[in-house]
Amino acid sequence: RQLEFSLRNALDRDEFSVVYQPVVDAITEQVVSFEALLRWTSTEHGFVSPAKFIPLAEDTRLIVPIGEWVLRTACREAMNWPDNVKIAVNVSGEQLLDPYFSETVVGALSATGLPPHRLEIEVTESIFVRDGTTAQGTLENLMGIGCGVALDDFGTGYSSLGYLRRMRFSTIKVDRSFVQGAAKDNPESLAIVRAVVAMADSLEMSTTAEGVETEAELAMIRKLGCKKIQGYFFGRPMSATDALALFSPDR
Ligand code: G
Ligand code: G
Ligand code: MN
Ligand code: NA
Repeated sequence: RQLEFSLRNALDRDEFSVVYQPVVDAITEQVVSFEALLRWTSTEHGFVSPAKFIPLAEDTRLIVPIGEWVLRTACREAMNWPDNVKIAVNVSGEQLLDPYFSETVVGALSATGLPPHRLEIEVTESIFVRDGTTAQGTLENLMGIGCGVALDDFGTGYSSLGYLRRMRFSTIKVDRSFVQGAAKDNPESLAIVRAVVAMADSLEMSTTAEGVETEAELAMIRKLGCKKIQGYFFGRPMSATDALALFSPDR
């Protein structure tokens, strides 16, 4: 298909960019990390939504080289930030199951000089469905060198609590559908967010509330005890230049 042809050339043509969305501490509101989010402006198709091209990149396995480029770009950018600020990078199952994935991560860290503890890999529950043993092995390997692993979109996938027993994630990211539901006093959403936070606390995992857009959502999420907050209320995904400017003293 036409889009696939364009995607095959996108890396060579330098059509990708990475934007960064801040994640703040729920209490201090200080930026603790950024999530790297890939963007594609195609010569032929203009701006293409990630919801459209990421699945295509996964199906064609183009996500493997593209993902390596994202890792390197994001780690390089993070070197410009204060050294207590982390970078979170989304990783698809196709990348994680690639036999060279650990080496790719180690390569990105050593090429940029980023300390492993400043990198957090974000995976979704779905990666444990296909080949849970391999996925777990690779993630444990990366945790062994000091990287964090966050469980993204928690609650929306093929939730199984089994892998929470086996693996120590650094962070559980509560999907924005629950966050926004809780702020609307939806009793089911409230109960679920409460339970996820309690579970993460006792497993010594941190929690990030995704998709916090309003003051009311912020207040509710604070009350529920989520540790970190991500969402348009504190910042949209922004260019590397704008992300860096958040740390300039004259702000
Ligand atoms: O940025 P946002 O809508 O627009 O992201 C849409 C989806 O694309 C999200 O689920 C996000 O996790 C995924 N995504 C964004 N950037 C990357 C990336 O660099 N790699 C992978 N594998 N997924 C990404
Ligand atoms: O699946 P993942 O969590 O990686 O996707 C992150 C996506 O969520 C990005 O596309 C990002 O733009 C989007 N996002 C981040 N904050 C908000 C928010 O406050 N509201 C909405 N609607 N989307 C958000
Ligand atoms: Mn994510
Ligand atoms: Na998410």
